[in-house]
Amino acid sequence: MEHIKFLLINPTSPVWRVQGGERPRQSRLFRFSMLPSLYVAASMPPYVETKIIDEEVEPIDFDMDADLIGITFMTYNAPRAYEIADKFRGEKGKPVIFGGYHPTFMPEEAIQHAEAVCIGEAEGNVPRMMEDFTAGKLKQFYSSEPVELTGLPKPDYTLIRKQEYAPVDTLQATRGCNYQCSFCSVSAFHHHHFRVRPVAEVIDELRSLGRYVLFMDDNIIGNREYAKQLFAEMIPLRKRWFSQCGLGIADDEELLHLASSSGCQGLFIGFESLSDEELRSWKKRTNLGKNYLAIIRKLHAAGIAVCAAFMFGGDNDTPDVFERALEFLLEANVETIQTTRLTPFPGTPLFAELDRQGRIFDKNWSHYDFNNVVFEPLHMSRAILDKGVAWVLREFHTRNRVARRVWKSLQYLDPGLVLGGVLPLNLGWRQKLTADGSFQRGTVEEKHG
Ligand code: B12
Ligand code: SF4
Repeated sequence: MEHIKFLLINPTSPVWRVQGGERPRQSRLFRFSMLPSLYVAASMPPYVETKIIDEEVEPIDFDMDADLIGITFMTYNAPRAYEIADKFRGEKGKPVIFGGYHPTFMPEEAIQHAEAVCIGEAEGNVPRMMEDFTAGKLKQFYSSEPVELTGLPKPDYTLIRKQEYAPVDTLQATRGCNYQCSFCSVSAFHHHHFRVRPVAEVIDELRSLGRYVLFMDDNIIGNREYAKQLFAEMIPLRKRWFSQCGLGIADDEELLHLASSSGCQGLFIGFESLSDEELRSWKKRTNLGKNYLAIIRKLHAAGIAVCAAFMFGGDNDTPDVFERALEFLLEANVETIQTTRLTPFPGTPLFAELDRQGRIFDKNWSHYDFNNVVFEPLHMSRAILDKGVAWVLREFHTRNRVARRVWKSLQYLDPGLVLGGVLPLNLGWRQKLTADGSFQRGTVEEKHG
């Protein structure tokens, strides 16, 4: 079999990109995973040599020796992905293949800029794509159902410059989620299926990784019995780990205890809204009727830091939502937040519904980064939504509040985690929000104006 040089590009916007040797002022703590590219590389047949270029870390050399160009992208990066693809195809005469969230949901748009589009996971499509490519018979679309996770190859970390990324090793134990929240790209991508890897394979991979690991799962407790078995078998490995999961972790004492004993130090949790009406409208049923404060206290008592995600701008939100959310976040003393403007990503039921109602006024995909308002909210102006979110971010990250948060967290979290993780992340956010103008946008007068 002939030898194929495959160049796999992770494109990004000018905000995040290395340009002319200049690096954006961004902490490496905000740069993690690369699992999409690493898994694509791992699914390649042995005759393919893959080189990964991450535009956040190094610029693309358009003259690099390559037989095939691959580009991985989410919606936000689609314009840049198309620009790169057009250049490789037009000026350099190189064939291009696409994969990732955006091409999966918008294959007809994507194929205008590529020879082939992978719809869904690389593992289910790449072997056929490469077979056809070598035979000179590449088709336009390759589509597969969610793949079986047994025997998933281990990502090869030597393909990326590890020192440029957050100092945690990443892996997945599970993929997807059974729930069907209307705004969620992840659930739509995985056809609302939750799949697990055999515990023994996850444990084996963990043994080869460092002490700090991040499970890049969508809901690591999606199957509680599986999660309990995994956490129990992780205890002897003495890892320190982070992941993402639903609120259900606090309902189950045994599960929470096992998570904590196996080294769980932080969880990203989608609370999304304080209003049950809003949650219902988004079909986020798992959160209905839950006492968020009590849940966060339980997690803190178990030594687990919380990154709370909230979305603003839903059809039940009025302009007072920002103050109420901030008050809650401060009272709960969550360690970090991800507060976003509701964003209808293509492929989600939310996008279909708002589009049907004619309320999506901006389809410039480079604005789909949670930092812009791209649809018409119902009970507030676009400007109020934009500034309200900036205001929450700004008020949450004032110097005094960061100091108070860190001080309080020291009462229940491991001091190493607070000083080595919570504090740098809060300071990193301050720097990032100052640099991208969010602090300025979030002044109190403007929010009410
Ligand atoms: C880690 C992560 C990040 C990291 C790093 C991303 C990276 N380059 O690795 C950081 C923190 C930088 C990040 C930032 C952002 N992210 Co992000 N991120 C994620 C997260 C949580 C995990 C990604 C991951 O590792 N997945 C695991 C891999 C194995 O799965 P995968 O990506 O689907 O890849 C498979 C297939 O898609 C396919 N495939 C992928 N690429 C290719 C390419 C080819 C050629 C082929 C053949 C196949 C193929 O094969 C892979 C293996 O099966 C996802 C959520 C998720 N569950 O995916 C959000 C997610 C991708 N992010 C999202 C967003 C919106 C953003 C931001 C715009 C938001 C923001 N302001 O923070 C920024 C933009 C950053 C940028 N620089 O461009 C959205 C995208 C929604 C959409 N439909 O576009 C997601 C889905 C989360 C969400 N809220 O819904 N993100
Ligand atoms: S629970 Fe989370 S991952 Fe699952 S569908 Fe809802 S938002 Fe998506």
